[in-house]
Amino acid sequence: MEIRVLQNILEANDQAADQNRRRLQEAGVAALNLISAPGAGKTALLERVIPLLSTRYRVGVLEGDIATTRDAERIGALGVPVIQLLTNGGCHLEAALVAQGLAELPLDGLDVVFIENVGNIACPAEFDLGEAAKVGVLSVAEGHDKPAKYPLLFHELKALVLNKVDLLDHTDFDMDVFMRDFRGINPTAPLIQVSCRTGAGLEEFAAWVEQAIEQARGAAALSP
Ligand SMILES: Nc1nc2c(ncn2[C@@H]2O[C@H](COP(=O)(O)OP(=O)(O)O)[C@@H](O)[C@H]2O)c(=O)[nH]1
Ligand SMILES: [Mg+2]
Repeated sequence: MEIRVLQNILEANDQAADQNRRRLQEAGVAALNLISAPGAGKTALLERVIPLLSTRYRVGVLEGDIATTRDAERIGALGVPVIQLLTNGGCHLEAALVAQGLAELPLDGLDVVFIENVGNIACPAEFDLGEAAKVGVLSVAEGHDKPAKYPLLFHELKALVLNKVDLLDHTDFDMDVFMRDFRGINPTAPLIQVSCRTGAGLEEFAAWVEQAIEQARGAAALSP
């Protein structure tokens, strides 16, 4: 008899994440895991970028929160399928909960699923959800020292959205220190400067998402 032994939470999570990854690959869907501190602008970014994408692509959203369905209501107003994932106190999403959310979405009819993680830039970086990419969102109001203080996220992410650049003149955010620290941790991930208030940079972020969608389609076409 084969005895299955799960070493720890992370190993069990990795198994569920692999299943999510296979399910997403079969469906040819790009899943993008948005990670930021509370208030950096994840939901605002989705509210802005989904209308830019939804003329050509079919978008779904999983909204992770500790409590309330408020973000899911904001996204639902855009007319795209959205499922709320409540962690009931948990500070990050885990792959098993994401699997339940994916099962509720019309996955075979979608091109991209955004997963808005729980607001936190430490724990969510440790958990693979089976996503194509982790996308970090940092707002200038949080300070330029965050890459140095939370290196795991800034190392893991495949793109970093620097939001609220409309507030740059009102903060002491030091772009040189930020760039030096960020590039020391992650030399290659694109840095996309945006303002969800003015709309600056959102086309550039939409173009990056389109690339991720095309990659997921290409991978699905190649798989047996
Ligand atoms: N000035 C400014 N405020 C923003 C911007 N993006 C989001 N906000 C505000 O920041 C707050 C938090 O945004 P939200 O999208 O809920 O953040 P989340 O917790 O990461 O989902 C809201 O009051 C937004 O209106 C921006 O680019 N500039
Ligand atoms: Mg939100």
